[in-house]
Amino acid sequence: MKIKRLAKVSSTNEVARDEKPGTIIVAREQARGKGRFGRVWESGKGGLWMSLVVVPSRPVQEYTMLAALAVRGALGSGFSVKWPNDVLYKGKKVCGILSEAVFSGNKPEKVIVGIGVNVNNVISSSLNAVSLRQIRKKEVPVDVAMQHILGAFTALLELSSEQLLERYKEQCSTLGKDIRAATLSGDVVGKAVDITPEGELVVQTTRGKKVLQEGDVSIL
Ligand code: BT5
Repeated sequence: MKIKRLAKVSSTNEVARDEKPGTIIVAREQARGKGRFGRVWESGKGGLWMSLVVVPSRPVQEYTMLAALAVRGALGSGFSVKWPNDVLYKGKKVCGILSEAVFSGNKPEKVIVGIGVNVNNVISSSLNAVSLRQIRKKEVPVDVAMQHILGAFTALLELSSEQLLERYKEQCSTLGKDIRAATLSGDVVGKAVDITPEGELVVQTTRGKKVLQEGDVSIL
C-alpha cells in the first residue's frame, strides 16, 4: 500500500474519501478527528491517526474486526478487544476504529478503515483513555507501532469470514460478561453471549435475546 503522510488534516477518514484503494493516509494531527455518530476523537500530536483505503471485498464491519484484532496483535499481551471497535488496556481505551463505506450509487466503491491509537499524545483526563507512552513509561515510536499494525492487518486479510469471526470471538473481552449497552434505541442489560457473522452483539436479557448492531458497552 502507498502511504501518504500529512501534517495536519481535518480527519484522515475524510481525506481518504478522495483516495484510491491501496492508499494509507496518516497525519500527525487531526483538527476534527471523529468517532462513531459524529463524536469527537481527540487527536493531538504524537498519536497514530491513519486511514486505510481498501477494496470492499468484505462487509464493512469485518474491517473493523480485522483492525481491532490487528491492533491487539501488534500491541501484545495485556490489551483486549472490546465490541465493536475498541482496543483497551486495563479497561481504558487505547485505540478506536471507524470503518466507513464509500458508495458510488448503491455499489460500495471502497472502505475506509480509520484507526486511532494513543501513542505519545496527551489525552484529556476526562476520558477513560490511556496512551502507549503512559503504559510503557517511555516514548513509543509512532512509525514502529504503525508498521506492526499494518503487518498484522495484512496477515489477517488472509482469513476467511468464518475464521475472522472465530478469532474475533476468542479475543473479544466483551463476550461472557454481564453488560449494559447504551444503544441509540435505549439501554440493554444482560449477558453478552455471542457475535453474529454480521458483527452484531447478542445479549441474553431477562426478556430473551437481543441482537445489537451498535452500542457503547460497560461491564457490570
Ligand atoms: C471511535 O469512536 O472509537 C472511533 C475512533 C476512530 C479514530 C480514527 S483516527 C483516524 C481516523 N480519522 C478519524 O477522524 N477517525 C479515525 P467511538 O467508539 O464513537 O468513541 C468515541 C469516544 O471515545 C468519544 O466520545 C470519547 O468519549 C472517546 N475518545 C475521544 N478521543 C479519544 C482518544 N484519543 N482516546 C480514547 N478515547 C477517546
